[in-house]
Amino acid sequence: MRIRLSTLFALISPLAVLVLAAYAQWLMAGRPPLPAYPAVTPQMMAEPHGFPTWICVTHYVNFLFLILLIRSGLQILMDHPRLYWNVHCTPGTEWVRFTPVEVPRDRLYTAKDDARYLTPWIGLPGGRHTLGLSRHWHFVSALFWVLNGTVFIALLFATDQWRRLVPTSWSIFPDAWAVWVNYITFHLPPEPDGFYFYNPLQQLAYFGVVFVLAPLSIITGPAMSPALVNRFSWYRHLPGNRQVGRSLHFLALCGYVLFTIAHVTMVAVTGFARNMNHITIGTDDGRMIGVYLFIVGMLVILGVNVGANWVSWLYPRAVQMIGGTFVNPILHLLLSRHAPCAEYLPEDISPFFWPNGKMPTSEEWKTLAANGFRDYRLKVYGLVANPVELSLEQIAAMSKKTQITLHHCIQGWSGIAEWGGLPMTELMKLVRPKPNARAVIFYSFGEGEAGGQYYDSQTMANMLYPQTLLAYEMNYQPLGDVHGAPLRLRVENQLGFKMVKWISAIEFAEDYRHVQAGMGGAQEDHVFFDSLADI
Ligand SMILES: Nc1nc2c(c(=O)[nH]1)N[C@H]1C(S)=C(S)[C@@H](COP(=O)(O)O)O[C@H]1N2
Ligand SMILES: [Mo]
Repeated sequence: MRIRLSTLFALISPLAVLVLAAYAQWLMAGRPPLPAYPAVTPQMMAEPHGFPTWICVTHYVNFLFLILLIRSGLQILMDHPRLYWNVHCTPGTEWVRFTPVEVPRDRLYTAKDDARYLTPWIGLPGGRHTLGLSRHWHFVSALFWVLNGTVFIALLFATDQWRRLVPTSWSIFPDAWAVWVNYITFHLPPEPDGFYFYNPLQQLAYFGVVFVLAPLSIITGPAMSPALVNRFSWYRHLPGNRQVGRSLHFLALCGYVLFTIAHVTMVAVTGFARNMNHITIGTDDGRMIGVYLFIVGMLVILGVNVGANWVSWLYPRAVQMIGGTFVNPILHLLLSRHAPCAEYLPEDISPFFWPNGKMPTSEEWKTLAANGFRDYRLKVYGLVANPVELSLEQIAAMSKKTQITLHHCIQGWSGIAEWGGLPMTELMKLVRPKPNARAVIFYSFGEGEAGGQYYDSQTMANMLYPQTLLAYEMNYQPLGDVHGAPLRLRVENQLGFKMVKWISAIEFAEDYRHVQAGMGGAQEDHVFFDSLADI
């Protein structure tokens, strides 16, 4: 791992300032007096403070999904183990990288070559190139985590439990500071009984996790979605956009980890058994039952995680199918229906654009390439009234559209380029798809990651967007061999893997199930990617 010193400094210095200031105050002025906690009265005990069952349950469910989110999230991160503040992802501009590899500039080195995997002890599933499976775990967990959080917040405000978390006076800051100075100089102050209320620092920390950190994760997740980002033109004015979102999403993860360590430590040192009874069975006493339940709860989470890895190894197709069943309806509802329209300016074009995929090795493509693709014919067939075979010249003679757009790779990197080519709508005017044609399948001269022909399919809806192109031009030059010559697809509301390069043929069909494993694309078939590539 290598982190840019300036960023490390920027991340650590706020904390360092807080620690130093606390010590300065302690050494020069002594420890500040602690806020007075109201005494617990019998009347208070009678009120429904404490920890109702719904808090105990949502707290546990939250932790369960948080662990799954962190483990799958780290594995997703490792598929492009670099984080940037700029949208171009030029090697060398990352603020942190989790790989020893410097990107070589003297030979073809693809984003896929750069992917790493984590040990299955940390990554879910880890162990090999498992981005597709990590994403299923991440999205399904995110769904349930948000659902659980929503129930929690709703009940928080439906009852008076919100008073526990939401500070209602500015004095929370000086009071929390006083507690902090005591803690950090290792003077454990007397604690209020957390069954009734928290100390100010504790309240502030919990408030921050629930109302700042969690929303930050929730809004920075979709910041990585091509369907959303390329729908809104204003998005390009945000500094760094996709990569800032990705970096903050990761920093939020670090926030959960740090919070959890501090939280569990404090729970342990301020009366473990009593605290455990609070949060497991909702009683305020010193019996051991809470501790036992804690152990059982942790074993269950361990079991779920071992099971998740195991299922992912043995039944990856089932994980893919079940993941899709949960997540696809939500993607359809929230993301799939937006027409991409965002365009960038010539000065936004990325100086470097990560290449991806395996270059074609077939003699057929090599011969065509050697001859400048003069003998190339794009075959368009299937459920069309007018099947055609088109030369590049003929394609270029039809109408041409150019656009400057942001590319989103499923691995995490992004890049802006100019693309020029034939709008799919124009091609469809020529070939006239039949009414029962619902899938459009693009076949490549290249191979997939796991061997076999690379292909992917698209919905008719995606084909009708004005930005959907058969591109033969990139950055005002004829499309280069690495980037997909002679033709590659641009579908700007989708992730990169749906944009087939080195296209040999296009088939219109009722569906995609007759091709290879029938999941809709080489990546969907063999590395279990989601067929809805909206995020
Ligand atoms: N034939 C083929 N097309 C492909 C791929 C591939 O492996 N083979 N990779 C896809 C992926 S994952 C991405 S991100 C883009 C990358 O396009 P680029 O190399 O121009 O950056 O191509 C897509 N098209
Ligand atoms: Mo990709």
